[in-house]
Amino acid sequence: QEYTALKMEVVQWGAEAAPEVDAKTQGKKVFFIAATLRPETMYGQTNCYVGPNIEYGLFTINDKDVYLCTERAARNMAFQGTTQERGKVECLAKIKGNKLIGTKINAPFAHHGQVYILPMESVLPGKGTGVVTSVPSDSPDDYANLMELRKKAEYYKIDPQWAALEIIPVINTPKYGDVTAETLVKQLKIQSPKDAVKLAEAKEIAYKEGFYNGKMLVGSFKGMDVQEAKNKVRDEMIAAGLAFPYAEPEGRIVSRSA
Ligand code: ZZB
Repeated sequence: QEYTALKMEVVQWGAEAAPEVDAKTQGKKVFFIAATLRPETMYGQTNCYVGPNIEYGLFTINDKDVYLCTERAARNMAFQGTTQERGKVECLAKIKGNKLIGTKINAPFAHHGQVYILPMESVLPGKGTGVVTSVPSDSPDDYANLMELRKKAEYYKIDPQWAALEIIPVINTPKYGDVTAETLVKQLKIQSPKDAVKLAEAKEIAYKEGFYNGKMLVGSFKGMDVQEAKNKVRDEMIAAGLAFPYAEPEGRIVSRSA
């Protein structure tokens, strides 16, 4: 599985993360690394999810940069030319996902230039980087979780403002309009992020519709078919130093339900 790894630079640590990581990363740039299969949707990021119970690490990449992801992902990256020294992984600090919530980060290419880290229970520790950037216009999981967080901000111990950024239309599909994920969640009557079976169905439909019939509504490739724009957006991000390729080794892939 070939992902695009998006570099989301920390702008301000949340109150619980700051005392644990600020001193250890002085003078360095720290990036949350989100693994995505949909680089063409990055214009519509509204937040970024971590698993509240997942353990993350801050890994030295070179003299200047530190990447935040799961240790497993950092090890993979070390063998994919991401780190200065092949195969070497140096961990500066470990931190649990729930302590990262409320951290403000840059969202490359997004209409909302800066977004917040929020919790999502369904983030899988053994897939991608364990960091999932959220595009509620086109990802049913992201949409359902964002609505849940907005409804129960107090229960999830988040500042409602962190989940308040407006949903941005990115891709039009003939069947589902300008916000495919929102339309699907409503049509399939998905009530919560726990409706796993229906969410898997919605995701499959959203992938297919977006890829085969979607047209870009925004960005450098506005008006272009998604099929064609997808790799162009990806190349643009990589050329700008805002992303890099990240591959998942065979045998460790948690496949999506077909
Ligand atoms: C942004 C995005 C926008 C995504 C979209 C999807 C969609 P898959 O499809 O199961 O192979 N993801 C990445 N890592 C994890 C993880 N550890 N746990 C849970 N979800 C994760 O997985 C690839 C997609 O699942 C990734 O692409 C990421 O969300 C999420 F509009 O990034 B995506 C219809 C889907 N649309």
